[in-house]
Amino acid sequence: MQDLFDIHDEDGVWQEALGSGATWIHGFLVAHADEVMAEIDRVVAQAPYRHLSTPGGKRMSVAMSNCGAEGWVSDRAGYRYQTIDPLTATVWPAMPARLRALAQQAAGDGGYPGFEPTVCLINYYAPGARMGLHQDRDEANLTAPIVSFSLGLPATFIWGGWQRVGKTQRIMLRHGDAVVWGGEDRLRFHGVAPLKDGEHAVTGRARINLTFRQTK
Ligand code: MD6
Ligand code: FE
Repeated sequence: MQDLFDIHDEDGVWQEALGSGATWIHGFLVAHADEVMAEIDRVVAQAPYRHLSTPGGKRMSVAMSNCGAEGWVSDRAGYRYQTIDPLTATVWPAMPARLRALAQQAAGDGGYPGFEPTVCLINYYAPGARMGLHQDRDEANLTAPIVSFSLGLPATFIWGGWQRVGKTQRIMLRHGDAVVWGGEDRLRFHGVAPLKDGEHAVTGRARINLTFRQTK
């Protein structure tokens, strides 16, 4: 999928356009993976991973946590952001400054300077976990991009269009990849195919995905 618009650095980090508003930054996090994992471990020690229920009552296969001023939650009452973690009944752990800085750097590299993430949603995929096709539209501010970081086992990411039905593209997100998407791509449908089993030096038998969002 490389084309004339790919931008290559000297350090094995390179960019690929996924759409007019979306940039895939291959290898962005590779050099920072251990410190990012350590920050995630500190967050989930305070706000453990949990399997949320969909509004329809189904248990999600992906386990989730959050850090930042708000967190994304789902239950019988619907999908929303809230300042209190329903599991611990306290505020979410603060967003680590280093994670925030890396997300801002990725956003800037992807063409969105001035990104001010308020939430980092942490998705934990064990083998077999998947995420159905969805749009991210629970954020009050849909003009800001979302920055996604992937760690650990590779996953097939399904990149669709603006309707639930229709043509989709499958891309393999690997350890250390970042995707920055905003603009006209912000409301694309997307999902993750069931995670293939494997073992990764940084995450073990898992994939971890962080998505930084500006909810306000
Ligand atoms: C995942 N990501 O990669 C799920 N949403 O595990 C998302 O659902 C997502 O990567 C909005 C923007 C970027 C994403
Ligand atoms: Fe999403």
